[in-house]
Amino acid sequence: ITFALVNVLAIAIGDISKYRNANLNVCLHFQWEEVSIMDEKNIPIRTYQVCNVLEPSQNNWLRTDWIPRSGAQRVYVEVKFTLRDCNSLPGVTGTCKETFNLYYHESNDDRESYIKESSFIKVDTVAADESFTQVDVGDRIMKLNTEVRDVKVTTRKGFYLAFQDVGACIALVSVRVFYKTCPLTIRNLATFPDTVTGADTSSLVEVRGSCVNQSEEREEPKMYCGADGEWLVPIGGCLCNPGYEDKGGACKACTAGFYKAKSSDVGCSKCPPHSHSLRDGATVCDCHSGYYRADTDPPAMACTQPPSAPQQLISVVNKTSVVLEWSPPRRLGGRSDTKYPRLGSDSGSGSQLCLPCGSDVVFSPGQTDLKATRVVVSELRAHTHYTFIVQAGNGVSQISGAGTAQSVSVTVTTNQAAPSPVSSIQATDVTRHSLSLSWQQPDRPNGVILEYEVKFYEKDQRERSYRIMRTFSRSVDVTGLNPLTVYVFHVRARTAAGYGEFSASFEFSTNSDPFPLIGEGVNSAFLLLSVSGVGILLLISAAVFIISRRYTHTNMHTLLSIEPGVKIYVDPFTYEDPDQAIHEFAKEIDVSSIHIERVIGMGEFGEVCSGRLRLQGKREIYVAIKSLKAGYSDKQRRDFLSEASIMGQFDHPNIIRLEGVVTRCKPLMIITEYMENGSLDAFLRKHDGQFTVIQLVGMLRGIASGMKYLSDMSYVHRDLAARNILVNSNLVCKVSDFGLSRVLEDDPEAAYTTREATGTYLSPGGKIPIRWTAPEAIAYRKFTTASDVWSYGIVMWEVVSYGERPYWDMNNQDVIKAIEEGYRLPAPMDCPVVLHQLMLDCWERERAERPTFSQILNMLDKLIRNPGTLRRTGGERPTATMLESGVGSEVCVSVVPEVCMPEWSVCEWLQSIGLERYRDTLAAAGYTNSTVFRTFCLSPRTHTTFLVNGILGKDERLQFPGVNT
Ligand code: ACK
Repeated sequence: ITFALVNVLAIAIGDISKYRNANLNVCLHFQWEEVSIMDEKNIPIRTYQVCNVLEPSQNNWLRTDWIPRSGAQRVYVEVKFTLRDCNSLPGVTGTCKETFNLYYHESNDDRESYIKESSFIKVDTVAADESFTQVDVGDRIMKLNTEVRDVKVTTRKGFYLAFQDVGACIALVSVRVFYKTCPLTIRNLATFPDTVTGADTSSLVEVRGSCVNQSEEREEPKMYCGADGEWLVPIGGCLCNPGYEDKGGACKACTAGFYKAKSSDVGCSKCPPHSHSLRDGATVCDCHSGYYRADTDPPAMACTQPPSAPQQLISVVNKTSVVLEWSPPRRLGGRSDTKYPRLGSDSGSGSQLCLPCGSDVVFSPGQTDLKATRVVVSELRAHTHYTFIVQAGNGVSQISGAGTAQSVSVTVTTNQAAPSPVSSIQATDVTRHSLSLSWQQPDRPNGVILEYEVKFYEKDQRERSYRIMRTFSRSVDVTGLNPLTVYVFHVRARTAAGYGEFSASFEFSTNSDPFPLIGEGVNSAFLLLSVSGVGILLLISAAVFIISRRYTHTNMHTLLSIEPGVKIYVDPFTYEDPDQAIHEFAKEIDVSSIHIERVIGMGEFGEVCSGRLRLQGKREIYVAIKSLKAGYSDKQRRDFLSEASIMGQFDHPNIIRLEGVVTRCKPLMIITEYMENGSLDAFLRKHDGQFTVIQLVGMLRGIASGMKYLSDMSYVHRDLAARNILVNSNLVCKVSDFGLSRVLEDDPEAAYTTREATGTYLSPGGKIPIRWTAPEAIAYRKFTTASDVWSYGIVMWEVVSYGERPYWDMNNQDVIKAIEEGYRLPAPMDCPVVLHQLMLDCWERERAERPTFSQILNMLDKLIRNPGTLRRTGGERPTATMLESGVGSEVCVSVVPEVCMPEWSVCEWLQSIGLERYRDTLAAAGYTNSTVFRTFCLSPRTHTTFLVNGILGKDERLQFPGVNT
């Protein structure tokens, strides 16, 4: 054996930062010898050696002392040794080995003296990387091997290691036993302690970190310690507290002049403008004096100031509303959240204090916290002084304690206003045909109440047909009702400023009792007397009304409550002030919204022009504009405007619609819808013979419908003639030319009637359109709806004869005479018999014998539904029964919507609306001549569902989706 043998097993000390040291003592060895040798630096070292290579079956053990585990789970054993190459040993025959075995045995006992061989568990067979063949002792050539093995030791407090030699020539130079830890570290501001690695080579130990001083957890800090003693990627971490920032893994306080508000902020920031921090560790900077920070302001925002007052407050008063507009304050204080936190009003008192506004005053869009610089204040009291105060404010106004310094005020006086609605209606004395209503004055009358208007209708009928009554008092007796029927009532009040809004609807039902229950002990005779007394009173009142209506024009309409059950119009001449009437019934139009295009004719008072009207928020429409020529007298002005006051009360598809009036500048104008085809008489003359009978009847039906509406309103036209009917582009005919006194004066057809000329007619003055006027109206000015029916018969004749002049060139006196003698206009050419018969009915001498407009309308509807009846022209006269059923008994089923045009083929229909050029397009789309087209006149803003019944073998009913006008 050529190398030195040493006796001592060295224990090496490894890398302090990574490894735990352990003592390794030899306590068991057979054949192993402890030998001292010199290492390469000539320092003596101790080794354990064995070299029984010549003898077979070697089993030499060398064991360490007990090694405490100290919490380690996997220990590493680093063995340094030299090994002799068997081939280099002379005379060695097969018994020589070049490996040794490493064993371990876990134990709680630190002084086991004898451990059985079988108690040891083998770690590995260790071979040398380097073996040597010879050793030149002088040259000290020695090949040192270092081998590391690891083993899991988890079951006992410690363990023993053992080296088994099975016949090698080996020298153990050192054995170092260690375990690994992941060293203490700080990551993401969390401290992770020195951590022993796991038991397996692949195991990770999860370690929770703890936040460093002056920091708080952002997300649980965690890291895994790998088996090799390396930390893996950190998860989560901590953030420095407000006022502190991360300086190299530690949290350091912000210095003066800096702050950090939130732990999540990156670092300390310089104080924002108008603020400062005096001490270290500031979380917020304090505002300089005179500057403020709102609660919601972020700490990074500069300190700010309240705004100055709003500027240029202007007010526009409209009746009881005021529009307030202002400009933003000159100084906004460095903020962009200027609002107008409060608008106040101070009514009447004149004091400088802002009193709370009444709860009924409405501020739109609101009274506080406005961003807009405009507010509409409505529901104010009429004729009242108000001071409006507009305050500006921003986010720091409250904190700064700034008050009215930022406000601006304006004082206005409201104008007159219509009364507020009546809030409730009570019904008493209910009978089968009547009930008594009473109500309270509106909450805000806004002036002296001149009268109340009661509107009512059968609930089932909705507002299709309603009745109106007027009264001075706060009660009214409504009579003429149907028994056991629910009626809907609305009441509105009128002051000098006009009508207020109608109240909400109140429903009352009539009952089946003939008399009201007045109280116990009232006998029926007394009731009868009372009722007849009331009746007599009513009769007297009616007489007074009729007489006074004839001789005076002062406030007569207030008595109209004695004529219940009739929708009536209000005679504008009953107003002392004609301007009041015009403003009650007609809308004043700003002349700037009218665009006059051309003159279309001459009226009695001046030119008639066509043009366009664009009202705010509405689409532009074509209009006719009648103007009052310069140099008019008061009477002319009044007469001119009376037409608008009348027209403005009507709302019907066959009555010319008033758009409004211009009275505030000259010339005065009346604006109506534009009727493209002008007057009916001229239009028919222009299109002589071009219409089918059914089209002509359609036009007549429209006129009858308009006249029925007027008669329902108790309006007598007095000048119904084709020249006073206007036709639009859809061939819809509308009644026009309204006026009262002027009727008899203006019409070029009107003539004076004289006693001399007629011998029998009275002549109280004024002109009458003789050819169109009923005999009783010519004779003694008995103008009634029945005399309008006479005129309607003449219009029928004009229409069917395409604008022929009634009685041709006979003079007026001859006409009067002929009529007196029973002569009537003959049927025009091709006139259906039924139509001529209807004309003759209208020309009954006894006015009570003439049909009503309602009957005429029914008759025409029936003819339209059965066009066959129109085929018979001339020749035989129709039978009486046929006419009776036509005029009187049948109820038209399609009252609403009203059929204002007859059925048409596709060609006729397109023609009627001036779109013939689309004939081919419609034909291509499958609309053939067998398609029935029908035009309906609907009320505005209504929803209508159409049902079509057809009889084709079985009764079919088509329902079309509803439409909204
Ligand atoms: O027959 P016209 O063309 O129709 O001539 C007269 C003229 O003005 C004098 O009254 C025409 N006219 C009147 N009102 C209207 C209107 N609303 N739309 C179209 N033309 C109108 C009338």
